[in-house]
Amino acid sequence: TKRTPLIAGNWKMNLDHLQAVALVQKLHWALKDAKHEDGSVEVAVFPPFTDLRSVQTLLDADKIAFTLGAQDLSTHDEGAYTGEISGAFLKKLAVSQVIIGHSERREYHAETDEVVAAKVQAALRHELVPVICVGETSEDLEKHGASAVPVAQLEKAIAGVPADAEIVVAYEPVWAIGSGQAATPQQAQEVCAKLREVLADRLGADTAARTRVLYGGSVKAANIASFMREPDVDGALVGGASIKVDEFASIIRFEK
Ligand code: G2H
Repeated sequence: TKRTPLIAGNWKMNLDHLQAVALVQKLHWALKDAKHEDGSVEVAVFPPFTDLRSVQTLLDADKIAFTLGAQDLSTHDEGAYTGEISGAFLKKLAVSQVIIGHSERREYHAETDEVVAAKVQAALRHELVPVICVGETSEDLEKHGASAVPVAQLEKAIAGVPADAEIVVAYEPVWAIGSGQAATPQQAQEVCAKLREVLADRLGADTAARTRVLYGGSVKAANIASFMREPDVDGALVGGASIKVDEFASIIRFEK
């Protein structure tokens, strides 16, 4: 099965709405004639909630072929949940993907595997593609090896997900996030392959074959190709490098 590579930019809590719009505009210019134009690579941007509308307006007005994503969503659909953002709101803003269970949410906002699973269900209720993040800390790595924790996290996150659902999985070793120390392509491949086995086991071989599994953690222009050469790495979730126009454009233009 051919899987369209996905290069996803997680802006985290950066850029105000003017900077957000400027970044998308400049990226669009920098990518004229790039391969996302012919659909051979999917580019997604994940701005903060407050920038979603301005970015969506620009994508629409200039017919820019980026996918719009959000960085989180509520487990609830509506109601007395002060400060929360529901999948329904995101859907109305033409958002199509949503990051769930990023390690920064797990660590700083006490998101458990149960919360992550509930958010995956919330995303699917609103026809949003969940980008499910899993990954081990350096402590986990020492104690259990690389794949045990991400495998367990994924199993819990996809419990109750129907086999025909579209999901994306992002393997992000916590020790590689924002540290400048990326995993090696071999490490990424090994865990991504294990995660695909989980998908096959729980959701069936067809789903496993069509679902994109991304690597994330200090991805940059200089290392993207080495990850993309691995058979089970279908793209990247990029943080720091995604808010630099030239760097992110070079990542999107990777050549294997
Ligand atoms: C991991 C990644 C993006 P960075 O968090 O999700 O960030 O590329 O800055 O390591």
